[in-house]
Amino acid sequence: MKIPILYSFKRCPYAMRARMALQMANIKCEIREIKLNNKPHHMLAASPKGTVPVLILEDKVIDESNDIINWVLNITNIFENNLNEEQIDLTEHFIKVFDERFKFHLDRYKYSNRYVDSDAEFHRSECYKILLYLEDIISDDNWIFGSKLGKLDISILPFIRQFRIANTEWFDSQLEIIKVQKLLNNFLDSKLYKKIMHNYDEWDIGSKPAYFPFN
Ligand SMILES: N[C@@H](CCC(=O)N[C@@H](CS)C(=O)NCC(=O)O)C(=O)O
Repeated sequence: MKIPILYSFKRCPYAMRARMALQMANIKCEIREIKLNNKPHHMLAASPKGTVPVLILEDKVIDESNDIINWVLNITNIFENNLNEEQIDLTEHFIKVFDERFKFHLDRYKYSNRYVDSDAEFHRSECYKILLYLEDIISDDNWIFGSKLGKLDISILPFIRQFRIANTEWFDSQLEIIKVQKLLNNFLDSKLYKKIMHNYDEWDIGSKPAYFPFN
C-alpha cells in the first residue's frame, strides 16, 4: 500500500481528532503541515473545499475528519471500551452537537472581533450550557465512558481545549464543570496528546517527506 498523505494543521481541532485516530491505529502517513493562509495547490486539487484534515489514499480522498476516524475504525478497532447502545447514541449525538452548535458559538466567543455585533459572553454561555449537559454523562473515571479513551473523547476534547484557551482563568474557576475540567486535564497530560502535537515544519513542494506518527 502506498503511504497515505495527510494534510494537517497542528492546532486545528478537526485535524487533531483525525491524527489521534491515525496515531492510535499506528497508520503511517506522510504528513504535510500547512498554513491555512497558504494552502498547497496539490491539497486543493485533491480537495477543493480547502479544509484540513485531508487524507489522500491510493484509491480515494477523505476530507472530513469524522470520515477519517470512521475509515480507521473500519480497518481496526482502536477503542477498547465496549459501549452500550445508549453510549453509542450519546457518542454520535454529542459529536454532532460539538461540530454544529458548540463550534458555532466557540468561534463567536474566541474570535468575537471577527464577527460583527458578536456578544462574546452570550456565545460563551451557549458553549457552557453544552458543557453542563456533557458534565452529566461523564464517568468518575479518566474518560467520558470509563477508563478507556473512546471516540467521543477524541472527537470533542480538541474543541474543549480551544474553549478553555479563550479564557483559562474563567474556565478553570467554573465549579459546575469539575468533571469536564478533569477530563480535559487528563487529555492534555496524555501521551497521545503529546504525540499528536509534535511540531512539523510547514510543507512545501520539494520538502523532505515527514512522517506521522512521529517516533
Ligand atoms: N468539517 C470539516 C471541518 C474542517 C475545518 O473546518 N478545518 C479548518 C481548520 S480548523 C479549516 O481547514 N478551515 C479552512 C480555512 O480556515 O481556510 C472536518 O471535520 O474535517
